[in-house]
Parts: sequence; structure tokens; C-alpha cells
Amino acid sequence: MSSGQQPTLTYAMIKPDAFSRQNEIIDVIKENDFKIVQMRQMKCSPEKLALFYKEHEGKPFFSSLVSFMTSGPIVAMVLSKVDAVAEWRKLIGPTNSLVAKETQPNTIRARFGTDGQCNAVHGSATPSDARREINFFFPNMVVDPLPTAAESQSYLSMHVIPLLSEGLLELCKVKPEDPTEWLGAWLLEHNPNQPAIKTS
Ligand code: 3AN
Repeated sequence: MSSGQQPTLTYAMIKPDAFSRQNEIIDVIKENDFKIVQMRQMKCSPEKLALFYKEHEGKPFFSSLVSFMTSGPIVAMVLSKVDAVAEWRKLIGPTNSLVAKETQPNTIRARFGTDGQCNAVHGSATPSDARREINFFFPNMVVDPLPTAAESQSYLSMHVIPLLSEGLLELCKVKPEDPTEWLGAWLLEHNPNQPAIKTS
């Protein structure tokens, strides 16, 4: 992603507690001159959310965070604006909505969130987090033509290795006559780029 006066990208997410107020939040996004480049409603599995929040694994709030984030649908978005990551963080405000209400009442988390967990929206913390998070929720989107080695590794471990392992495990159970053909067909049937998406 480029910097300077060129628009850059960030990953934003409307969490389950604010899903019903998504239109109001989208209005705020547009009023603040962000362009919505991609938008998708989905309900995530606990496994997917746990991977997304991997950096928080082991923290006391981790399992409740995963339960909360999978309690209903979310809206995943890619936003574009000059200095998008910092601008979006500024607009959403502090992590804890109670703190936001006290200190920055005009921010999205102050207006639409409740507390430290139910805080209405997510925003990438850094440009490299933004790339990872955009790749995570929009695997077909080309954010940068040349991913770094770490990003490639992260993509493989999130999207390719788990699927291949599952397919190979099934293959061992089924023991088909032509394993290569069977695995090819299985992979087509389980294409991660065509996930089951719930819209409402
Ligand atoms: P931010 O979303 O502002 O970057 P992070 O990355 O520290 O904040 O936390 C990720 C998410 O985990 C938060 N948005 C919030 O929903 C949840 N969270 C963070 N800290 C706590 C906490 N102390 N108790 C409960 N949930 C928390």
C-alpha cells in the first residue's frame, strides 16, 4: 500500500452488537470521506474468529471475545482514504466504549458501543495489520502485488494448510481408487474462495 497523499486501505468491521445499526455507521463512514471499497455481511465460525484474533489468544477475555464476535453477523469492510488506518482509528475512538463516551463522545465507539468488549466496530491497528486483515476477510482482493514472505506464510497457514490437511485426512478415511482425482474434486467442492456467506 502506498503512503503520502495517495489513498490507502484499512480493514473495518461492524461487530454483532452494532449490526442492526449498520446503516447509521455507514453514513458516518461516508460523511467522513471514506470510500467503501469492499463490503460483505457474514457470520463467522469460532475457528475463523479465533484465527483473526490470534494475537489475543491466552488473554482472559479471549474466549468471551470469540463468543461475542460469533453471536451474530458482522459487516466486513475495506475502506479507502488518505492515511486510512490512522484516520479510521481516530474516527472509531478508544477500545473501551465507556472510556470513549467520557473522553471522545463523537467517536463511533462512544456513539454505538457499550463497553470494553461490545464496542461496535473494529479497525486495523497498523498498515501491516490492515493488509493481513483484508487478506483474511477478502482473500481475492489484491492489496499489494508482492506480498512479503511473512504474509505469504500467514496466508498459507490460514487458508491453504488447514484445508489441505482436512482433505488429506478425508482421503485417508475414504481410500479412493484414484487419490489424485479424488483430492482434486474434494478441493473444488471445498473452495475457500467461495465460502458460505449469510446475507440479510
Ligand atoms: P482494538 O480493537 O481497539 O484494536 P484490541 O485489539 O486490544 O483493541 O482488542 C481487540 C478486541 O478485543 C476489542 N475490540 C474488544 O472487543 C476486545 N477487548 C479488548 N480488551 C478487552 C478487555 N479488557 N475485556 C474485554 N474485551 C476486550
